[in-house]
Amino acid sequence: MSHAAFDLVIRNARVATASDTFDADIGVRGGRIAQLGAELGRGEREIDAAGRVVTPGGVDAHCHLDQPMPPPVRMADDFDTGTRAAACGGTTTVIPFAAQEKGQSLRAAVADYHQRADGRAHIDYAFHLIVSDPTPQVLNVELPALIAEGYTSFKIYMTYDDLKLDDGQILDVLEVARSHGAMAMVHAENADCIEWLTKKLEAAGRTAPRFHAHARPMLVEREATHRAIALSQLVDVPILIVHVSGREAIEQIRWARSQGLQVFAETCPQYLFLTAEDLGIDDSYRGARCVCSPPPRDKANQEVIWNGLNDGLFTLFSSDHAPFNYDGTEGKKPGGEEVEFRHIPNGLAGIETRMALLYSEGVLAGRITLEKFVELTSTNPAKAYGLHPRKGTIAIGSDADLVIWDEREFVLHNTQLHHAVDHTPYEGMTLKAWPGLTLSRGEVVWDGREFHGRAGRGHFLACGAPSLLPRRSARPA
Ligand code: DUC
Ligand code: ZN
Ligand code: ZN
Repeated sequence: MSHAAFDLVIRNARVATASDTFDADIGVRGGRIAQLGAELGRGEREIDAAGRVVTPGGVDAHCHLDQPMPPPVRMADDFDTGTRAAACGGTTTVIPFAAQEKGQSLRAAVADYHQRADGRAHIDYAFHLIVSDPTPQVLNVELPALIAEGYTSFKIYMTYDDLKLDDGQILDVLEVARSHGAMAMVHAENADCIEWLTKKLEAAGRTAPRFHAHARPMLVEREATHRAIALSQLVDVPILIVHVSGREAIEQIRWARSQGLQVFAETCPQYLFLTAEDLGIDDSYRGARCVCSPPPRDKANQEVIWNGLNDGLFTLFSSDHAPFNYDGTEGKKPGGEEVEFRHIPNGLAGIETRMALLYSEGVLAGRITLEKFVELTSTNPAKAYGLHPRKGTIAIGSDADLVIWDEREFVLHNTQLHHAVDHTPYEGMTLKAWPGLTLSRGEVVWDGREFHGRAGRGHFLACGAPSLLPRRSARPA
C-alpha cells in the first residue's frame, strides 16, 4: 500500500477565514495544516466534511480558570474542566489570567498559575497577567522580563478593591506596555462611584442581586472608558477595553477612533443575550447567577452591541468565563448563604457556548458575515495577543485547530455542557448550530457527541508581540 500523503485529510470543506470562504480539502501533517486544495492525496485518516463550514478553532482571549478567590469562594472550573468545555464548544486556545495578589511578585503569580495548568489542560493555552501591585520591582524588572518570555498582555483594573489601580499607577503600567510592546487590557468601571452607589443602596435595604446593576450603571463604565482612553493617549500607547456592555462606552470608543487613537474593544455573549432583568425583576436570589461586571443592560443596548460587532467597532468577542456554582458553599452563595449583592462573586459561565451563540444568532440569523465571525472569535484574538498565524487562521503552516460546524436546531440545556458549573445563563435557548467536530493540532478532541481530550495534551504558548498593528519603533529618549 502506498504511503499516505497526510496524517489527516478533511475533504470537501467550506473553509472560512477572516477574509474569504472557499471550497477545499485540508491536508494535515504533524498537527499542522500542510496543504489546502482540490483533490488532495490520501490521508491516514479521512473526514468528509461534505460542504459543511469549517472555521479556525476559537481563541477565547478572556476567560478565568482556577483563579484564586478569597475563601470560601472558588471557581468551579479548573484547567481540566474549563478546557474540556472550551474544546466541546469549538475553542482550541484559551488565554486566562495569572493574577498578581497585592504584595505578591508577578513571577510567583505566574509560577502558581503554571502549576494549575500543567498536566491538566486539554487544549493550548497562554496567560495574560493581571497587575494589581505595580511596585518599582514589578515595573522595572518583572514585567519587562515576563513580556520578553511570552506574557505579552496584561489586564489593569479600575475597580475591585483588591485589584484596582489609581490613575498614576495606570500611567506607570501603560508606559511599560509602550516601551516593551505589550497589549494593555483595561476593565473600565469607576470604583468610587460604584462604592458610593452601593452604600446608598445598602442604606435603603436594597441588597438583592438585581441591585448589582443599579450600583453599576452605564455612566460608571462610560466615565472610566473615557478616562482609560485619556490615560492611553497621554502615554501614547494602544489599549484594549474589555467586556464593553453598551452604548455609552461605545460612544467613547468611537470618539477615540475618530481622533485617530488606537483603542481596541472587546465584548462578550452576556451583552448580546442577557439584560439587567436576568439579575431579577423582584428580590429573588436566583438573579445572582447573572451577576457580572459590567452588568448586562437592556434590549436597545444589545442592538448597539450587534451593530458594533458588524461595523468594526469591536475587535474581539470573548467569553469572560468566570465560573461559579449557584448552589453549594463556594459560588454564588458564599458559605451557603444568600448574601448582599456586593458579596456575590462576579461572573458567569460562557466558555463552551461563546462560539455557538455567535454562530447561531450572528451568522445564521444574518447579523454578521461568516468571515466577521472568524475574525472576532479567532483571528483577531490570536493577533491581539501575538499567537497569529500559528493560531487563529486556516493557512499552510498554521496549527490544525479546526471546527466543523453542524447546522441543526436544538434547545440548549446545562446537562449537555461539559463545564463544572451547575447552570448556564442560556438555559432553554434555541440554538441553530454546534461544533460537530473540534480538532486541536490535528487531533479530534470533540466529535459532536463525545469528548476525546487528554489532560496534559494542551501546550503552554509563549506569546509574541501583538500583531493587530504595525510595530512602532520605541519613542526616542
Ligand atoms: N467581571 C470581571 O471583571 N471579571 C470576571 C467576571 C466579571 O463579572
Ligand atoms: Zn473585568
Ligand atoms: Zn474577566
